[in-house]
Amino acid sequence: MNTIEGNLVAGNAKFALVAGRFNDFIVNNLVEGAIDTIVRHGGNRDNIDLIKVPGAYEMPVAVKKVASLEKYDAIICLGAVIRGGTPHFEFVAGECVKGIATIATQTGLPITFGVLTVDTIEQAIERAGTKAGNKGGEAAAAAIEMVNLLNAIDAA
Ligand code: INI
Repeated sequence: MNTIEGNLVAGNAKFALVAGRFNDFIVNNLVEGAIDTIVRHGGNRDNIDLIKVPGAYEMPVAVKKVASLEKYDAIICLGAVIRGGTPHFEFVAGECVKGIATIATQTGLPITFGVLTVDTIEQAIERAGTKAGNKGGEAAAAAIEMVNLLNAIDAA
């Protein structure tokens, strides 16, 4: 039996971070977590581009454009959608995840989801570098693994 899997070596892979400005006091920590993870896994800062969008709702259009350039090995989506007692939350979070998932499956490009969808600011803080880790770093690690997995499948 052969197991085909991706390692966590970033190497010369090129990454696009697509990050929302909305709730930027949270999202900036996710961006830092993603960059730190790529660099600590052997990646190069010069191979990382940061693309900023207004909010999570706009993310799919930017991700689609970035994917169409065919110059990145993976796209890492970073944002924070915080409920705050309004139905807006469902629409913003729903359209964001649906759009990104559609682009990922249509293009076959590794696109990872580091967009927090939480009820409270406290939950967001917990996931942006405090007691529940850093979801930006986790999304970056998943992107590195997926880049290497696709290469490993090709080579198998
Ligand atoms: N955008 C976010 O990224 N997070 C949120 O929590 C949020 N809330 O709560 O409204 C949010 N809204 C803005 C939205 O993404 C669009 O930028 C806006 O509607 C303009 O199209």
